[in-house]
Amino acid sequence: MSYIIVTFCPGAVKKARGFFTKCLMFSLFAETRRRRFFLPRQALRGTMEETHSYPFVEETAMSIDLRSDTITQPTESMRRAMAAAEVGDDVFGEDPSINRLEELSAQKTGKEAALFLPSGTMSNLVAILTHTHNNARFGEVICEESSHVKLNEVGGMATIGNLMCRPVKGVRGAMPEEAVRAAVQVTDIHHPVTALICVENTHNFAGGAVLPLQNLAAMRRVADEFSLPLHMDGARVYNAAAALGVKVSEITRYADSVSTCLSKGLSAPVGAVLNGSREFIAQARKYRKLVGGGMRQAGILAAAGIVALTEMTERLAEDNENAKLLANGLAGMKGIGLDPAAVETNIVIFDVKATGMTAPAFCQKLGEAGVRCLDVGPYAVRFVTQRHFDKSQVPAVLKAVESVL
Ligand code: TLP
Repeated sequence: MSYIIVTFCPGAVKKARGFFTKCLMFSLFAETRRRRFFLPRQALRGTMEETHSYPFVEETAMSIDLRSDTITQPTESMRRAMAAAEVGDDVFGEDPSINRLEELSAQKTGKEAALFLPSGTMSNLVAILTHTHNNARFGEVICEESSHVKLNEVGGMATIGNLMCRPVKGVRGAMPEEAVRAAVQVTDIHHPVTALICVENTHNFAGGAVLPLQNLAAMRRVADEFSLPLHMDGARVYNAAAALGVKVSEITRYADSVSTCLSKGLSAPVGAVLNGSREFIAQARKYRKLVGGGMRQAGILAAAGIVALTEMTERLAEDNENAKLLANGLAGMKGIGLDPAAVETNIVIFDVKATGMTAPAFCQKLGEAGVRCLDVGPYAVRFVTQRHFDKSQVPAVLKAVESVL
């Protein structure tokens, strides 16, 4: 309105012009503020609500955050390493800190080489693109029905990779050997050709389940039988290693490539590492560039990643134990559906249907009682333990849950 008035008052008295100019400036200022502060937040809520309710809960006196291990802050040791990091241009392969991180990760996962990427999502996408680049025009990726690559990576394999996802129902995240074998397509002219098998370990939406080593061996068998590559989304594979009490390479040896996250329980601020053969990683470097993941002096981030891999993997056992303590307490509560024996790592997923609440309503109420968590299904609620959650806080969480039932 003020724009119109000002435009149409060319001959008005000086005073009035001054007044209208002020109106215009105020309205532009208000408009800018509205765009900058209000619109993005509404838009953000809109997109988030499609997957989780992410309740916007006011801070209370007690605030325990069990939404995800992605909330972990970098440690003091990471901050020091970041400040002192030697850096270079990584697109030229000249960042010494990134090179050190990649060597370290490759060595830990028992692979020849590795590649640093900004996120687990990009790491999985780059792995999928690299494995399937010869037949991406009509290729299919076998993955577990509720896997992260299928549900939570914005369909990147389809939109960017021209690939179809072929879901197979797992038992606690582990796809049965026969079902995977039956899902492989090779000859029929009607069918997309299977290009890759993808497993997730630990399996997030199966409640942090650890894939049994026998199951990984079975996946390897099927992959070899049909000459297919096998990729592991090992975002939390160090939690799996802690739960099994084995070196991580004992788990990753079954897969051709493995993506590991540094910014979850391991507490680095950013980053994932993709591990595989020298040839695979050389090709993956090209795909990382394609999707815009070629970074420059990112050794500042890799320095935190080195600390993550050298100082933070051992302590994940503590997160796994704390999740168990939560699960034991929750399992006895009226209306909560949960088998505590199934909780192996740092994720606890439980059913709240019998409480009469939906998962979003439960999360909202619990948030108001001081505990933040996520709904991961209409009646499924997820707690994730991490470094900032201490076992002394378990009773407070259980008390808060009881108070909302
Ligand atoms: N998972 C996040 C959310 O996306 C659900 C979480 O809070 O658990 N693989 C697995 C198994 C994951 O759980 C995640 C993140 C990723 C890949 C993606 O990692 P980022 O967030 O680094 O892209």
